[in-house]
Amino acid sequence: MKKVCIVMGSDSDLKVMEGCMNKLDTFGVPYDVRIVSAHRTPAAAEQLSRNAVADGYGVIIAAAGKAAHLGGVLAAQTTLPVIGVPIKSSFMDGLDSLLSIVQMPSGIPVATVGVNGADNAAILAVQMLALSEPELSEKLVQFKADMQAAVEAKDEKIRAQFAK
Ligand code: RP5
Repeated sequence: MKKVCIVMGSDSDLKVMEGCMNKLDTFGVPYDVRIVSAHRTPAAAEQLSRNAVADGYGVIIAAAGKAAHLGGVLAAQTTLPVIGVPIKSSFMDGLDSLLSIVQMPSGIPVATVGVNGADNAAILAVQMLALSEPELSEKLVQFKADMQAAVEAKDEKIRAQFAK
């Protein structure tokens, strides 16, 4: 199975991104974790991106905050899909990160999840890998069924709680 490359702009993004690793673990999807910055270590970002296919990755997840250019820089130099995770920043609650990641120029898409959407980034990555991994498709079907059952149980409970 191809691996996911999880890249963070800083170790300060780790607390949020642990949710991504945990979710990938539940699907048994292999991944590597890197700290690479579009601004502080641009040469490393270029190297990672250019070698990503040869290094066995199927998807890149790029998490960054503030002027969050990491996903776009990585996407510019690979044909792999890049999923961007805007990290909530200290001054603008992550709106700066979100717009920096999502507003890519035509030709270089970054599939952007919500602010601090580490969990959804992992699920989207699994869905991409599942296109060529039937075993992952089965796990996704079960994942959705479990989610549905959990919501139905909550519905039943709340209906009983407020029944007149
Ligand atoms: C971004 O700047 C990082 O992704 C992080 O979210 C933000 C702040 O980084 P630190 O100053 O905490 O290292 O590049």
